[in-house]
Amino acid sequence: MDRLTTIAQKFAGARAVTELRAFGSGNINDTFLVTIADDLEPHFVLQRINTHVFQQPALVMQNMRIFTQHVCAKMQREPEQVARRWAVPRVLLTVDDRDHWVEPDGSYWRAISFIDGSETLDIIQDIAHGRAVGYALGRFHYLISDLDPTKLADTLVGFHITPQYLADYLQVLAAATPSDNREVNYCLDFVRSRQEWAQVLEKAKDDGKLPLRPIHGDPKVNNVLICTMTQQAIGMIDLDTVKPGLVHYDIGDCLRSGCNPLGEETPDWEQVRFDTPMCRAILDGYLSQARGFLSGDDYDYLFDAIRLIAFELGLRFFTDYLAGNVYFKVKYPTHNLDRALVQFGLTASIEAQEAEIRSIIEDLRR
Ligand code: GN1
Ligand code: MG
Repeated sequence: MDRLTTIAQKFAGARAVTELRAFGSGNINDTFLVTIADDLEPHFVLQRINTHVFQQPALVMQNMRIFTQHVCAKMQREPEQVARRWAVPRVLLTVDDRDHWVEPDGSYWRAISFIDGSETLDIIQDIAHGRAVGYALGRFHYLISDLDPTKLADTLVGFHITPQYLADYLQVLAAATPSDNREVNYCLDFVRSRQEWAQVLEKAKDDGKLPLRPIHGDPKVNNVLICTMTQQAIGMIDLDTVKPGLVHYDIGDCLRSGCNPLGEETPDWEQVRFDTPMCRAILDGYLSQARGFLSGDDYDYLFDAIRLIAFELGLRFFTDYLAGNVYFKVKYPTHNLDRALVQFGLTASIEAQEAEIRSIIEDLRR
């Protein structure tokens, strides 16, 4: 038996592992879809947690448990919602009842249930898909809107704290070898001219305008489960970054991902545009679930959130390129530079359409 199958078998118990293949397109963890001899539940998802990024994986598992208990209890108290399917992935245990398995080399493995009849798509398909993605994030936030964020551990210190990413960037830049590449220079100028504004959400948080809430942390398009029969959103996966934060990080992340029809891996960075009709559809789907818990201040910072999280992801990719690709997985040496250019192109398009995006937000908040 090969090593991966042996690890999968720890979670499969007596049921034989019959197939195992790489799954999804994550930039951090390694993910596999496992097939086992079980008629009722023939698949599960096996993941190796990147412990360079998540240095305390036990806390990631603890957050997942707190999150799942809260959401399942809340869904049980709301029978009228049960009519529309919403699935929460379960953490699977090893034969000796542990929620993870550590290999002799220290690698950290865990398994979660696979939601049957669902799929995820890397790129937004159409307006209906956009509305479904927005609905999913709204439903997700609604279900945890009454979970005390202090119950969740901070599993990734500095995550989505833009001023911290800027400080890291300046440090990496100071140590980097100067280059005269046109695209690198574009990125350097792009960041330089936005440094002051990049404090916007953290400042609003410090000023008491935006509260800490439990968030998903990574609500991009391919983390929304779509039912293969109805095309409706039926859940959200990738719960590693569920932790205290601003809902603005999530809303910004969902829109930077959903309103970029070319996708974040496109080689055509100069063609990247922020799609405003899609922005309306996603926000409309989101607000169908989220209206009840958003304040006036929350709405006031939505535009900045959309602009900031696109910029921030560009900054994170660019920093990682300059640092020699130590955080995000890459397929070639300039992969993170190309990804940064896509996010900066998207940010520029958001800035160019500021008036229109603000008017969509004003329309929908009424
Ligand atoms: C990373 O690994 P993945 O693809 O789920 C990253 C997100 C980025 C995303 C960009 C913990 O997520 O913040 O938005 O790449 N996750 C972490 O695709 O840094
Ligand atoms: Mg993720």
